[in-house]
Amino acid sequence: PPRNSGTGLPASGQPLKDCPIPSPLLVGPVSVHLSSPLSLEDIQQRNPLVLPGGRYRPPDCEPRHHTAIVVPFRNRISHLRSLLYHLHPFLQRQQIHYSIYIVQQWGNGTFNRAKLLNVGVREALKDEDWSCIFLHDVDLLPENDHNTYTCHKQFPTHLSVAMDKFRYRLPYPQYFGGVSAVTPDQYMKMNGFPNQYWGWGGEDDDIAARVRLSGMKIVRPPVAIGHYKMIKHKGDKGNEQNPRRFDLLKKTRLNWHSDGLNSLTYELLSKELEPLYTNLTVNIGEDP
Ligand code: UDH
Repeated sequence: PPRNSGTGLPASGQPLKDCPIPSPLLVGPVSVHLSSPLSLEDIQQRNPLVLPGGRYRPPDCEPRHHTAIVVPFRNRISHLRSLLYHLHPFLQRQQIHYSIYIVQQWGNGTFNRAKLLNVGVREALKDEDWSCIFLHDVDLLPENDHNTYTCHKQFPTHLSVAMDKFRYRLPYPQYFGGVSAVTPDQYMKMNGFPNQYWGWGGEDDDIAARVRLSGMKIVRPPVAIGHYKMIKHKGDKGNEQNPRRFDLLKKTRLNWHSDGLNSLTYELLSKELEPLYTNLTVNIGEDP
């Protein structure tokens, strides 16, 4: 029975069957064209079942997975359009219940990716009991829909194992940047992510170290599945390389208990349910 669009419940009152494994809608490798991303209105028209806030539930089966996609963001609107254009249909083919959160750093201060991710996780969990949270750079487009946006029960997952930028292989064994995923439990266990990495670099390695220090390990899809295209770009103003990253990384072992989810402070300036995503604008303070 199809869902009643108003209540989200099946129109007939009969419970929906669980979504099949694997989803019959998967197509495998997809070609990702970057030339001209459509306008947000066009993307909206192509995704008529996406609800305000960028939310979606498969209409004709009960989803097995509930995934929040959290994207750290500032000043990358054309990348955002490409991401939304590719990700909405990709996730719908996976028959996942999902929502996309764009966490936008307010002001011109130095960018802080990991702190924005902390904010995104905390805010997303206020909306729903998500079973999985994806930490997703705005410029990475998955090229194979067998790369499912779901979580491993025990361990954090690193998804972007084969990016075109790194000639479709891991740049180094502990690499955890780009696209990764945690369950809320895994996130709590590692005390979230560091808040102290202002500027480019290091925070992803700190997160990888936290996984290890909290007694977990990183799991990954096969290289043939974890293919991503990265939208080419120059370094951003306000996100210059962080010269302190190596010193900070030496102290992860000492700091991870006290810096993270349990020390996170920020001011949520606005939350808008845009047609294709939830926009969170946040004041995360400045590099002290
Ligand atoms: N991000 C923004 N705005 C910024 C900076 C970063 O939205 O101003 C977000 C975005 O989601 C991005 C992520 O943070 O995908 C990671 O930042 P990044 O793309 O700069 O990092 P990456 O390592 O970039 O992917 C490497 C290329 C930088 C070029 C450096 C040339 N010297």
